[in-house]
Amino acid sequence: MDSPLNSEIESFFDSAPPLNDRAAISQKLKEFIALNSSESGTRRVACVTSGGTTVPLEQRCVRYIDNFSSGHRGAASTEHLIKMGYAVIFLYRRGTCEPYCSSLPDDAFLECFEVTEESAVQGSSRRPSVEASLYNYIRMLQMIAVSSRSLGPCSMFYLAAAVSDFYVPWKSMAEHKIQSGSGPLDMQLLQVPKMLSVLRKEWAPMAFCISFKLETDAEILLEKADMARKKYGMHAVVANELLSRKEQVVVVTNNGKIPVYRDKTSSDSDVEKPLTKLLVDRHSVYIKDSNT
Ligand code: 9Z3
Repeated sequence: MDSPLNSEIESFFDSAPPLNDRAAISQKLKEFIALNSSESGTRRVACVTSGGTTVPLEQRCVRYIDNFSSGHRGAASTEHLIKMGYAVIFLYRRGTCEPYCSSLPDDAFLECFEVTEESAVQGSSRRPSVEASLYNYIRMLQMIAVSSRSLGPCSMFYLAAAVSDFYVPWKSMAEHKIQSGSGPLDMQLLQVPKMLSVLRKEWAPMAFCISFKLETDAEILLEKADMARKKYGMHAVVANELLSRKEQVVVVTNNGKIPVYRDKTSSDSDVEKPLTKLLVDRHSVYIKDSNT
């Protein structure tokens, strides 16, 4: 029988369309996890989420609500984690920053191409914007978490994506484009179920989990981050304020709040370098403690 947590997620998905290519994604995940696990030792695998999610307002989506994220944090962090020996599953929103692309021109032209399995370059098949939807994000995260369970404490979740807090349930969503001309739009959004709790308690209970807390009001930031850490059982919450997020963050853990700064003496440094270093050190301690 489903636990209350899972059934909350099930009702969130109630009648929403399934993920495209589910079987193919699941197979690729299986292969990736197998490649990084062996009798002699499991490699550390991080799932980095990046970019903002959208919530559609119409089933045949013309309009949606978006959460801001350029994807820089996720892309840069992925590069640093790979340098530190991690295998990374990068769950990102198409069109936002990708690892190793920061020196390429910020040009939509590059979006017109994609790399095939055989490493050939081909024209991209354009996908509808609903691809970045919260529904797909949560479904993919669940698949990744469940597939990486076998990695135990060697698995890390680094949840930098900006995730919508509110959504319109699929069942009560208008099918066609909402019509204008009859006055103000009156629409009720429900709160998204607490997916972080489910991740920690059910999908990947042994994984090391880091979430991010974004605020625009610095006064409430640290308190909200600590509340999230306790409420969802995160091993660390990275607190950041929108305007200063590229210069400094604060890592909130059960034994203190650690500020992390970008190295201002070097123009090409980023805050993600010291941030990932600190989190990788914490992850090492976590793995050691789990094995004793
Ligand atoms: C973050 O706070 C990220 O650090 C940013 C990175 C999105 C600010 P950029 O992509 O920016 O480099 O432009 N991500 C998490 C935001 C979020 O939605 N957090 C939820 C919350 O604050 C909890 S999961 O409630």
